[in-house]
Amino acid sequence: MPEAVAFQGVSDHSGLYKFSVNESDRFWGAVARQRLSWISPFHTVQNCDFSQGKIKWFEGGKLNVSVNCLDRHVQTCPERVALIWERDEPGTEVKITYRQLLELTCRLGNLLKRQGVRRGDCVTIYMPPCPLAMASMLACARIGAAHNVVFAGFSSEALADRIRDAQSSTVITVNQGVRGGKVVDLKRTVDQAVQNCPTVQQVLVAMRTENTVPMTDRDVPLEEEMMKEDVVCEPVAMDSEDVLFLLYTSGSTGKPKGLVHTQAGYLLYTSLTHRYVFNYHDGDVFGCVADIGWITGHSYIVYGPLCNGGTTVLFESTPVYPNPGRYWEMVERLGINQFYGAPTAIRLLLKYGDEWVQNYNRSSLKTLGSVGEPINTEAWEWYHRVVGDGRCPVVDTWWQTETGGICIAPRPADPEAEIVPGMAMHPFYGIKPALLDTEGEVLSSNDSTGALCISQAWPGMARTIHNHHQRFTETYFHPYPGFFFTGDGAHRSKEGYYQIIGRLDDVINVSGHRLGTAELEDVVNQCPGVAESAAIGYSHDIKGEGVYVFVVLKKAVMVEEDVLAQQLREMVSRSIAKYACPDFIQVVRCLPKTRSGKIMRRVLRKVVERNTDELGDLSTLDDPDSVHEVIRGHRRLLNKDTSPTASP
Ligand code: 6R9
Repeated sequence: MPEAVAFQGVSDHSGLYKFSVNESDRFWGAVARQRLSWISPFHTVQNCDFSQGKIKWFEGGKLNVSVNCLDRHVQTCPERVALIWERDEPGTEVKITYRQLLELTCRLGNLLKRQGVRRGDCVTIYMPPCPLAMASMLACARIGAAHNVVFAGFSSEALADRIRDAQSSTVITVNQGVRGGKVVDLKRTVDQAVQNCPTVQQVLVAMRTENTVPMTDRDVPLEEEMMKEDVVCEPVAMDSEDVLFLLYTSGSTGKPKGLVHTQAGYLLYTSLTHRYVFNYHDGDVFGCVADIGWITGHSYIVYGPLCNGGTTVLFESTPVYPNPGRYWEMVERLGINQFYGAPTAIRLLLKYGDEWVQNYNRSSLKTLGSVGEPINTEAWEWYHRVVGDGRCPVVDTWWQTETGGICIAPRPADPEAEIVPGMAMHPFYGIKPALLDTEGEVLSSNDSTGALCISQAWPGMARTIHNHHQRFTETYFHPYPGFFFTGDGAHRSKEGYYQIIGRLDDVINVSGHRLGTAELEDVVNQCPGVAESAAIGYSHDIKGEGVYVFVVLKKAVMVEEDVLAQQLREMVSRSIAKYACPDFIQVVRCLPKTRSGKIMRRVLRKVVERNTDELGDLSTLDDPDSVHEVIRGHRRLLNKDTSPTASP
């Protein structure tokens, strides 16, 4: 890192890491001055107080994120490819240069302004991965509006919830999406959603397919209108702490929360991690196959790579379309140097065998990355040995929507440092992890396991939950005063390496997608006939975790289990998304509860994990019979196993 020459006494990686946490102001101040283009310089590096959930970085500074991601690269290399859009149909990729992406962004920025979008407004984007989705994000940044990207797999109700919470007056979508050869009517989903969103005044509709869709007075044909706009759009000078975007994610209770990220700190942190975790160099082609609707897409398709002047791939398809060689055929065709994907896809592809990988030339690959959930050793080894031919470092990157960017990863590290399969390993610059026990004591020795916390602020962290600052402080700063609590558990090995164990709260991780048990139970409980329910995550060999729901029916309700299952799945798809659908639904007479009425999820979890010998302390259990019934019912369900999405 070039800045390091000015850091006294720093001569190697460990020295630089120590400096970054001990001299946080000097480290981040130097990096921010060096790597971002400022309209006016900041006067204070950080102003943070975990006890109030106050996080402020680079106060006094003004900048524009889209200028950092586009204009400055247009000045030095206008014809460099910024973006390769890997469309669903293999071999039809579209390359877009920095000059072209800036033009798209400016036209869109001007259109948004013409349509009345102002600085501080929030625009909801419900689009599949496509250049106009990226340009929409950047256009918001250019004119000072916040964006709220909603994953295009979410249902109309989930979309409506997020539009309402974000108070958006403008939605941007496409007529239809195309994924895995199938056409998805996204505009129709938006139409349904906005019926219940009084704030929405207009819907901008881009054309991904040639099929026309019904348009109303509210709808604006995006391409047609943006072509009328100028290719120059004056960037707004934003304060470092103005909102860049909201992104909704599931927590352990209630509705999904709109985490807020701001301008300078987020951009700096994503670009720095992109550069050093993946060892990205000028001229490399960076292939992150996440969807832009998740934080991984925001940070490592859009903001990190573009801030670094990189060439980034935007993947529209699936790992198995048209066949399980899709990723590696793409790697060969596009010459991808860094490939960043999810364990669930790796586990799926592993089952199809090595040939699908070996059919293609992967010599361009230099680094392989993994994100979203723990990667099991078998999948890690296969990724390393087969995909990477044993020559590419595999970086298992741990982070969250809340952290903005990668916090724990095997790289950067000392040259030749070992990488242990399935371990996230080392904290990034400026990240100081801590493990705490149930009493709230810091576990200072190695070879210990506890709640994963971070003990000082870093520029990429979320600033608040939109409209719910109290929920923000209660969720992240109250459980362990003085620390940011991640919600995950972790182990620190004898060598001091971090290994993530998984969530400690009621969040299920289905194929890397977060799902709150309370959120799911809310939907299940609305199903006719359902009195009460409990949702549990169980380990699934491809999805990581699957969903198992226990249901208590209202008195005198009689319904065939298959019919109930069908109804429940429909409701969950309609209210949340397909991925949230339960794999197993078990009807029980009553749920095991404590005498104070709390559902004993621990017991239910043991039952579905087939661990009934270790049910633990049952002394607080109100009705011991309920447990026996649950165990018997579970056996019956597994023997029957009519579930369409059950483990293969
Ligand atoms: C980036 C992203 C965050 C949760 C996180 C943890 C799990 C993410 C992981 C991992 C083990 C990894 N998680 N990366 N667990 N190893 N390398 O996924 O953000 O959607 O907010 O999910 O995902 O449980 O707390 P997000």
